[in-house]
Amino acid sequence: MLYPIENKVREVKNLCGIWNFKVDVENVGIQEKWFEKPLTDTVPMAVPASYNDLFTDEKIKEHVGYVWYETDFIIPDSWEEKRIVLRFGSATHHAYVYVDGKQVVYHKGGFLPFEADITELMEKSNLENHRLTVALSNVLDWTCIPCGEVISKEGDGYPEGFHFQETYFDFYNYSGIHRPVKLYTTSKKYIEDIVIKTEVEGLQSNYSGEEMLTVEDYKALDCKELPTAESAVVKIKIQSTDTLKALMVLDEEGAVVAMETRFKVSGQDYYAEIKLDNPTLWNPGAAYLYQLRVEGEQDVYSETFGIRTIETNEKQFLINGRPFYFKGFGRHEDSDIHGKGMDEALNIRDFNLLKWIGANSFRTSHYPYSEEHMMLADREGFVVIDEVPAVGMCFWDGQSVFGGNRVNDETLKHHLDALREMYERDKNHPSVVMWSVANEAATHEEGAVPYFEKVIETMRELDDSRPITMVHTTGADGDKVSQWLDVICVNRYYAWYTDHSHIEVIGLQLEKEMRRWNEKYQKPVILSEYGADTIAGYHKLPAVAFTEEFQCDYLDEFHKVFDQLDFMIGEHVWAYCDFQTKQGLNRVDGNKKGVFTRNRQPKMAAFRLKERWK
Ligand code: GCB
Repeated sequence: MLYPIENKVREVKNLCGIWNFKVDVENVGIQEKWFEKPLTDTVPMAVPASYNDLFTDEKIKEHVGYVWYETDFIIPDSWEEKRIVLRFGSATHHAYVYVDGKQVVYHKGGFLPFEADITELMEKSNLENHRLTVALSNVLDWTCIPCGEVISKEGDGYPEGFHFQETYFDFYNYSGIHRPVKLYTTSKKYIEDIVIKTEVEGLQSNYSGEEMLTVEDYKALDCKELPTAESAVVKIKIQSTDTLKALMVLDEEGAVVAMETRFKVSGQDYYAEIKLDNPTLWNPGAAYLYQLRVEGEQDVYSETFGIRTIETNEKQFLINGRPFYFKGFGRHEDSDIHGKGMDEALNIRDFNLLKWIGANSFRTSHYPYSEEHMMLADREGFVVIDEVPAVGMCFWDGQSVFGGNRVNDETLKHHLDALREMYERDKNHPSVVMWSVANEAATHEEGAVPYFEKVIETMRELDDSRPITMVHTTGADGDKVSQWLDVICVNRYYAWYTDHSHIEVIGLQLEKEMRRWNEKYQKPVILSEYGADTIAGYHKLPAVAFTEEFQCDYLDEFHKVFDQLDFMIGEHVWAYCDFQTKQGLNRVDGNKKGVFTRNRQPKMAAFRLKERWK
């Protein structure tokens, strides 16, 4: 799915701003057809934003079910001959969208874009002002990813109608229109999709393949000249109802470095290959972005891409032929007031902090981040593990998730849809080097085997150019699905959730387990989460759990082990920042494992990591 852009053919109208908002207290709005008329008794609401933290009323914050959004828009006369599309960057989690009272799209899944072609509707309408209404539900059940359940209780001790949204993941179920809403135009015949894959020849990675990969070797590699290539082949597939005329590749200065006017055509699919001599590669920390300009008889589109290779073997993850060590974080889209609402200023602050601390990568735990975020990652040269919102598929008390009436065929269908949508959105981002198909699923259960075989096979069919991982909580001996993965990602909290505060156990337990993963699967391993809750400003000597000193000591124990294991290819600390969760006995106003506070200021561990990573 292409991002809406402006050019000489296409226009974009941003619908963000203040909308009307109403909580559907009894969840009756759809039956009562509220969409047919302007909403009554509304209050102002910001788009994009989570609505939860904008009010002082807990009933709104914790409402389970529908809320309604409404705004209006005008179609300029100059759009008369255009195709008009209404596009949502995301709406969490189920959105029914109506224009002038007619449903134009329904979308399930809170973290990926969707759109509706409203050309015909606009052509038939004689209204000047159009009403856009959205009925949005935040309910999560076992057919959804992330998974959840609405719990109702009755009888002694419970007030009538007592119910709440239960979630099996550790972040607050923020809801709302989280990402920009836009109207965009194309010509009537239009370019629908572009897939760009690159291959390089004559790669010079400045890596002999013989170095032992100790920390010192990785450091030495970082100091060598960047990898280069003699040539690249850009393989392009375009879906278009317009007849294509030419393709051009432009460099960062805007100069045309290659052009092609011949295509192989099959129906609406166009194929071409463009050769580039001496291309500048997209390297981690040294991004280089090309534009592919597609010109049709009517439509024009420019897509950004980068040229880089990715390979894995039993001990390494190679980018442009050079072993890459992941330094960075698991993160969340989360901030005060905005919740999960996209915030460009916050995004910039985040990338500046990541650069300051010496991180080179992150995982979009536990859902794909905004498109605007991904574009920044491309441009800033960050390496991204892109994760689908499959989280909450494990119980720690032994209950089965895949063996009973929880995860079911509908869950699988939705999971596969989300993989497809994530791929379609993010396929051309050079920053995305690996797909993560789930976080912490019960992969020790027999029922997880056919489920994840299908999930991983589908991801591989969608994209055979990127490695696939899945982030584990299950141990190596219990896990039953990693034979289909390329890289093993494991989350571990030794001395925190087990043997709490005894950091002296970390070394032994971690080393033993990491070796077991590598022995069993012969694949490289990333510790994709490790960390300790830490209250900013809380200090004690000797260190105790929750102090800033303890967080530093805790991380150090993990690092000693990583530095001795040559199949460990990365460390992603949990978490980048403190973030909001549901209320719980072990969550005092959220998860405090951040190396930065929720307000994006450093704890002591940030300086420790900066020293290590730089
Ligand atoms: C995990 C989860 C993450 C939690 C974290 C924690 O394993 O993947 O979502 O926030 O642990 O802090 O418990």
